[in-house]
Amino acid sequence: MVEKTAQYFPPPSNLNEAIRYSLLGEGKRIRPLLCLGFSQAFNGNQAEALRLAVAVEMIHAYSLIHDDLPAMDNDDMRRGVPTNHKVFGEANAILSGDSLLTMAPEFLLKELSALKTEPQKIIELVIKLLEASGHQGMVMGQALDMEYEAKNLSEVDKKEIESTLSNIHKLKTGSIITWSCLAGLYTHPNPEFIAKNACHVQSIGQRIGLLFQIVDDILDETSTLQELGKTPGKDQKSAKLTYTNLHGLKDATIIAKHLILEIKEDLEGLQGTSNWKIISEIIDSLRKKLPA
Ligand code: GRG
Repeated sequence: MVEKTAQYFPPPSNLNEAIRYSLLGEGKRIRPLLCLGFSQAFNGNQAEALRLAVAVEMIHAYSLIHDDLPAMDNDDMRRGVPTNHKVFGEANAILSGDSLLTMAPEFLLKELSALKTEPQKIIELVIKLLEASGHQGMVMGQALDMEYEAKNLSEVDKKEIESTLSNIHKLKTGSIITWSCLAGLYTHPNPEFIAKNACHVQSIGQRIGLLFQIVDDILDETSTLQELGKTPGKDQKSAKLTYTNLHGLKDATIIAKHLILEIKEDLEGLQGTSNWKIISEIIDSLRKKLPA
């Protein structure tokens, strides 16, 4: 699949090199793995799952490139190497993010049509991906995050802070993670089965997204640059709206451990599934990152 993806961005060109640098770099591939894991659990179509996995990684890679830009988080390091704009310059970084964002639906429409996936299914998947990425999803989450970063939080009511934090995370991190889980379900051949299970999978996806975000907040406080691959402690220094800043490290860890139990119960409640190997490994890898 990597070769298939790479052929969409052939060398030589600075832009394509910048795209390949971030898309094919050393990420954890959590979103593609969620997609493949849910597909595996539902015994779905693996060829479709692979294409969906690639598309969501394109969206993710774009979001990281743009998030690291000076106008946003202004980061020099990502995944243990210099950020895209540090290597290729700001213009190429902006354009490579733009390319990945537009390439994801293009890739899905072309590849799923070639697989003869049912047109209604393709439309629903692409609409949901665009909703999760755009102003109803990740982009809005990022905008709210930046808006709140500029505020003096001591002047804001605690209840408002809590509900804003949960909304930001649901949109910024959760929407794409939720789509990844749902996309795995969509590889099942029966539309009625998909419709019957969509709500349940969506709520599990939201919980996994929240868990992922809380672990990310905790790691920002507990990890070194080497372990994290990016500058640690930035959230704490900027008094950013995070789970650890709001609840403290100990309570954030308790919330994360409780979420893991809830997710496991939720997974057991899903009918018609068999093999949860990939998903269990993802949850375990997140649990291992938590303080004892
Ligand atoms: C620029 C529209 C726009 C959105 C950016 C993804 C994002 C939104 C910001 C990244 C900043 C951040 C630290 C978010 C919290 C969790 C997160 C998405 C971490 C990075 O994802 P990983 O850990 O990355 O899956 P790898 O490197 O493994 O692919």
